[in-house]
Amino acid sequence: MNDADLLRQPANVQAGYDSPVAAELQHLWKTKPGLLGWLSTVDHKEIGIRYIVTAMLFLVAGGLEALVMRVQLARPDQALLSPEQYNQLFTMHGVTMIFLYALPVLSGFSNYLWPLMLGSRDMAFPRLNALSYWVFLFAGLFVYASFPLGLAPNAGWFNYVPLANRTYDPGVNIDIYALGMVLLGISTTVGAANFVVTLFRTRAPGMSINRVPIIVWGTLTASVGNLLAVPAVSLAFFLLWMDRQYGTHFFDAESGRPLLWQHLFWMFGHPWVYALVLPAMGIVSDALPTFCRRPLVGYTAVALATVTTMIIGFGVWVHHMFATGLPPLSLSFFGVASMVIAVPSAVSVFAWIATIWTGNPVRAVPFLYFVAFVFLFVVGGVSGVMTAAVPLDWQLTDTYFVVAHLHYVLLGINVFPVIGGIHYWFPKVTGKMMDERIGRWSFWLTFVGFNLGFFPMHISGLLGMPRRIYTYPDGLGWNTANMLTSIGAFVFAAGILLFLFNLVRSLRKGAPSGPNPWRAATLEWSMPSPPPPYNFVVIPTIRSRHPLWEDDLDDGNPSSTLGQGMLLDHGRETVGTSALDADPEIILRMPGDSLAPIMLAAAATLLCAALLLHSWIGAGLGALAAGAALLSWLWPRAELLQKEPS
Ligand code: HEM
Ligand SMILES: [Cu+2]
Repeated sequence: MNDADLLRQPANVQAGYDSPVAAELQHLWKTKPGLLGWLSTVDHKEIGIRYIVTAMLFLVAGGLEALVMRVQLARPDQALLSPEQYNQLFTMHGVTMIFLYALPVLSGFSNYLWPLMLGSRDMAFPRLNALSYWVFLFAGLFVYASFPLGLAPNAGWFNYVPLANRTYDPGVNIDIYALGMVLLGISTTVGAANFVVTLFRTRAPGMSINRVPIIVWGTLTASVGNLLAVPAVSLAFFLLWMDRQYGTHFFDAESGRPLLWQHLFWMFGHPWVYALVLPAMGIVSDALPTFCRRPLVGYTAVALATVTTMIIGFGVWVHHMFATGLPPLSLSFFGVASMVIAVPSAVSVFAWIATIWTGNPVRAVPFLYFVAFVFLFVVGGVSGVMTAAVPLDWQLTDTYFVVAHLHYVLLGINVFPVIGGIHYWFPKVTGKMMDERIGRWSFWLTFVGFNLGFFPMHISGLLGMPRRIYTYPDGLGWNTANMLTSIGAFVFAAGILLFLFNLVRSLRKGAPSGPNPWRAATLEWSMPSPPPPYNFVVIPTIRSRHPLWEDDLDDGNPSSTLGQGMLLDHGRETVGTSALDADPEIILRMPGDSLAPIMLAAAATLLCAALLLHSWIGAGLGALAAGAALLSWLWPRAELLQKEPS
């Protein structure tokens, strides 16, 4: 690093979290108190927590919808719900879980953790980060506003045409879904771009690409996948909206191509399901070693498996369309590709098992969740490979077997790691420990309830029970399986409830945790809990994958330096490093808090609402407001100029 690149040579100093430097940084980085501060903050930790809390609230909403469905289906011939109500419930349940819980919760983890793990002071684009949260929140509220009006989306989360065409679904339900998805696409896209640039630009010096934690690989892969996949679905929903509102003929059955919808949807949909699991697998890969008291077995293999899964994941979408009458040759291709994709997953499974096997496991609550995850992953993987076989899929498609499979995968690979991860990082976020005893109880309730509830769905599926039916007659042999499923669902829900209770209780009464209660190896555990607004008092230099274990693992030759490093205190600054080796290149000026992101998000939502209601005045106002917000966002500010005034 030379002066020309950096514009100034920062001092290399030693400083602790109670030094005068720290006090000065605190002043520079702290979000202002009060409502204005709350609305304008761009602190990645605050945004990460908001993402997680909002996503968990959507999980609860989606869970309540599911429980109502399970009451209806517990016994044959029930009349709690009308067919239309059931349609709206299962659609909103799917939409909520997939779009408003599963990805956003992982974005929350990555937002909170990345800069702390990578040795940076914030994400590369802090205001974009705030924008992506607000748009997510508003898009979720936009779709949910339809619920109390009885106008919720009702054609399933994958919203097949021609059913979703205006001819067969004339209400406003599908338009709400379509516009909400276009809106949500903005959030996903800017969030993904932010992760990619953050990874390649803002790591601590020396944190070369082969030293980043696996969750970083997972979220990077998911983000690149999203950048390539989301345009397909945004386009599809926009075209559908045009069909419905202006009589274009992209998807109608008379002169359009209904199958085109399925292609566009699943070209997006399948990579998306990997985006819902790869970062969660990263959570396990990073946290499990802490409890096994050894580094992850096969870091490189797991990182490569992560990337490979996504690459193959772009070539399997037709496995959702085996029954649509496509030519046999393409079915064979996609069938084989869908089986091949199990290989990288198996590599990771073996890596986790080997880590547990050769380690010295500490059976704390997060560890239980991670072991359960490995088990459920294998069950869901096996039913996945079964449905990848075309002839078998012809029997199983649209039955409860698929519902069983998708829940094993989504709950097993997303919900279990997420809950384990919350137990694991809770002390970092709050400075308090969660209660172990309540944690164990809630773990066993969720694990037993989940299997009791969802395993019998395989059986009802094999017995021919179709998915998406609001009731069924007696005498088909489905009664026992359905009763078990409903009981299991409630046991599972009780476990989640207990977990949430533990969360709230520990927030108030938890024992103080200190900086590193699990004796973990990664950088986020090197600062006080909760971390200060500026994250690192001086920018550390990293020389291994386990900076906090070097004393134990590297023959007592620690080479990363944590308490000493670059002093960056001329305003909000962090260091920009090279893409692969993380050599320091430039001092990045970081923006302060701003209201522009929430204003832009609100304006975009107003625009969508106006389009829904055909209010051209409203749409014009929304567009104007968006323009004004962008102008204030992009207005040149002296403190953000990359050149230091001479
Ligand atoms: C208490 C936990 C849960 C229960 C009891 C439950 C139950 C159900 C039920 C009854 C259906 C409708 C089946 C049908 O009629 O075809 C369903 C569909 C679905 N669930 Fe869940 N679920 C739960 C959690 C989750 C989670 C956590 C996710 C994702 C992360 C999820 C994703 C889905 C999806 C994508 C569908 C398909 C919706 C559609 O067909 O359009 N579920 N679930
Ligand atoms: Cu798929």
